[in-house]
Amino acid sequence: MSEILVTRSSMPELSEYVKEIEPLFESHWITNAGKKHEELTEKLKEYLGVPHLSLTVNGHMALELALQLLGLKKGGEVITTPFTFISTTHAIVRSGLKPVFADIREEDCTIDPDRIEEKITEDTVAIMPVHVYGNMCDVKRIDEIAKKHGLKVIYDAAHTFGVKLDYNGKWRGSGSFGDLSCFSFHATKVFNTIEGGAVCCGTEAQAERITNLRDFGIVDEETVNAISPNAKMNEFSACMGLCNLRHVDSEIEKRKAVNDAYRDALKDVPGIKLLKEKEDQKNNYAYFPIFVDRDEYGVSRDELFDILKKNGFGARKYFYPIVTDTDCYKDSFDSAETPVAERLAASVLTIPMYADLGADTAYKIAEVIKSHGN
Ligand code: T4K
Repeated sequence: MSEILVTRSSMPELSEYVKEIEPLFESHWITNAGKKHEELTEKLKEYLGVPHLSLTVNGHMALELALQLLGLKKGGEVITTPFTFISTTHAIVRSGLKPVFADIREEDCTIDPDRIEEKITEDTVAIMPVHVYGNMCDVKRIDEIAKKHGLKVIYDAAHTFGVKLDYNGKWRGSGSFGDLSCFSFHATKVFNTIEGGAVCCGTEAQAERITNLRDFGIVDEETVNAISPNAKMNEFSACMGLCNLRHVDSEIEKRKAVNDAYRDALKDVPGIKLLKEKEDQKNNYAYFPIFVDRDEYGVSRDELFDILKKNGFGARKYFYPIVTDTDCYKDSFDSAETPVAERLAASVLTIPMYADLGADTAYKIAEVIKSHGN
């Protein structure tokens, strides 16, 4: 049996994709906001429940363009967390801004609102919280803090495609919070366009500006009004998105079956902690993290990682090391300032999770975990 990896890209039937890309071979229009790109933009606005959206080449560039759009003062501080993929911090730093790290909450690995205010200084310009594993941040409190201090909020929503939050009795899409929200449509995400992303905006003017920024700041053949990169999504990616979007609801349902199997099998394993499922959310089951307490379980996280690998199951340690422990940031920041993030990163394993994994395989993986503990 070949190794089962932490995830596997969702893909349509080949024939469905071929049908979708056929017109491109007639028109020869394969990038720069072509027909497929425009169709995907409209369909995603509807699916995600956001008023405006601009597609990008990947999730990272969505974050950088969002920061550029807000025109934040160079050198300004952006409060974020170190429990994320390196992209979040790189986007801040590459934009000439300074990341300031606040700790996370034990219950869902997202930024702890109680830790945000103590990090605010006269140089703070924005907050960049990250929805983690499909769990949404405490958007209400973050919004209150931002309003009180006049700060912008850009959500890194890379993990929350399709997630909806019960907000004052109404379901609201995860991309509709903050000043801007950014998705990743990378191959490893719940919804993919191979590589891709989007910035969700509250106003049409913002979306138009992102559209302008993602194309070198070109307005027309003779006008360039901003110094910005090429971050456009091509037509083949848009076609993959159109196909995958047709199936994403059933993919999420299948992920739920995997999630439910894991939860059933792992609920009472001493020393293996699961995050609670959020009841005020429609979840997307993007990842399945487990947290290993070596003393109680009897085996360390790293040993369990190796045991799973020997049994043909590839887990990952998302997000270990935390950003402030990576070579490029460790001399500038002190991880001891975010002890919860440091502790959780040292114990986390994200075990295989994708639609076609199936409940039976999930039970097998859980059995390996159960049988090696105390
Ligand atoms: N913010 C957050 C919170 C993020 O998590 C990410 C991306 C971003 C921002 C930036 O968005 P993008 O610019 O990437 O759109 C992966 C992804 O490359 C990355 O997109 C993702 N987060 C991160 C959490 O995971 P790696 O280095 O772990 O990927 P890799 O190549 O080891 O793949 C993981 C597994 O996925 C493989 O074991 C098998 C499966 N896979 C992978 C690829 C590339 C497939 O099934 N098909 C594939 O094509 O970073």
